[in-house]
Amino acid sequence: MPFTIDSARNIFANTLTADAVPATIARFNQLNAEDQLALIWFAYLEMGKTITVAAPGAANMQFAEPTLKEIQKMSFQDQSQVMCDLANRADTPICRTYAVWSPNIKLGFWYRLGQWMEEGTVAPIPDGYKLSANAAAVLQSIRGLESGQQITVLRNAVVDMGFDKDKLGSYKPVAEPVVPPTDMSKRTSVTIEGVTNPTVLSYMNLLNANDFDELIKLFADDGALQPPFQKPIVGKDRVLRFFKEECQNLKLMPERGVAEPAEDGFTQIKVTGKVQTPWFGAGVGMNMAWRFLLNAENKIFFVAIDLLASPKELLNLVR
Ligand code: 45D
Repeated sequence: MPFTIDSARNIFANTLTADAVPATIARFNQLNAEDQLALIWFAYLEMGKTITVAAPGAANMQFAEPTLKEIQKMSFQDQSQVMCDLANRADTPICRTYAVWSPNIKLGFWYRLGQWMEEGTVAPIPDGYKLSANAAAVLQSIRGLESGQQITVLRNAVVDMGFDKDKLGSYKPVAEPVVPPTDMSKRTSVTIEGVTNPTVLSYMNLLNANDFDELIKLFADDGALQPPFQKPIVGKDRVLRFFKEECQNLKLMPERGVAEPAEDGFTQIKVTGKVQTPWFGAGVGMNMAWRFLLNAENKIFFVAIDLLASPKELLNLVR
């Protein structure tokens, strides 16, 4: 039977992903808005003691600026209301604006609000705010996660806020401008123990160089990419849009892998290694796997990117 996107999702099915992340998010989503905001505040403060988040660039902030200015002018009470509305995914003008922002713009928005809350110029979490027992338990589980999982929980919490995009009808997504690809003379190339497949090596090198127009040529027309904890993004045009909107300045550091033939002349290749996000740079190395399914023309029919359950999973290359 030929592969479908659905069956492709099951290659290397014994890959252990960081289930703690969606589990924690599900518990987080059960909390009321005040508890959610206070919990993120406490988690963010604690993480800040060991890892440093990079300030978002100006190109990134320009889109959030008008909304931030609007919030800055409000009373503390109205500011708290805006933050609760975002957590509650309410239908308000600000929640609608927020909904169409790319993840990086959302993160930059909260980064700036967090600075203002710390300074005391935007409504802070009240001194001595006491988390509910459930919220305290969620915070305690976050403390127990490795840093790559902690930042993923925070990112997902931020991405989920605001009005539901699917209820907006048609809309224009707002993302930071696409940076030019890295100059040829400055590009690096990866080596992967056990993998010499040129498509896989080019995938890593082109993504590291922000060369999305070349990168997309590695995909089959009906190819798909499945980001961590998401459904597959299907079709070259959508995958390309995703790369340009959400994948700039990542650093992929694959370490090892295995390649084996699959049905119909396809090849399945699993690679494990580390990924750094521009937000935390070398401070956080996320333990990741790439599960590629290449067609007979060596084009990417499917690739899943997984956040791994533990560093031990970096060595799990069996089928
Ligand atoms: O609510 O091969 C306050 C793909 C309190 C592409 C706050 C990839 C109130 C293909 C503190 C103010 C992309 C899939 C909030 C590879 C409140 C591919 C603020 C993988 C919210 C490898 C909180 C890429 C703040 C990966 C400011 C895995 C929180 C990328 C900030 C992963 C949190 C990137 C930040 C991750 C989190 C980035 C900045 C996990 C950033 C996380």
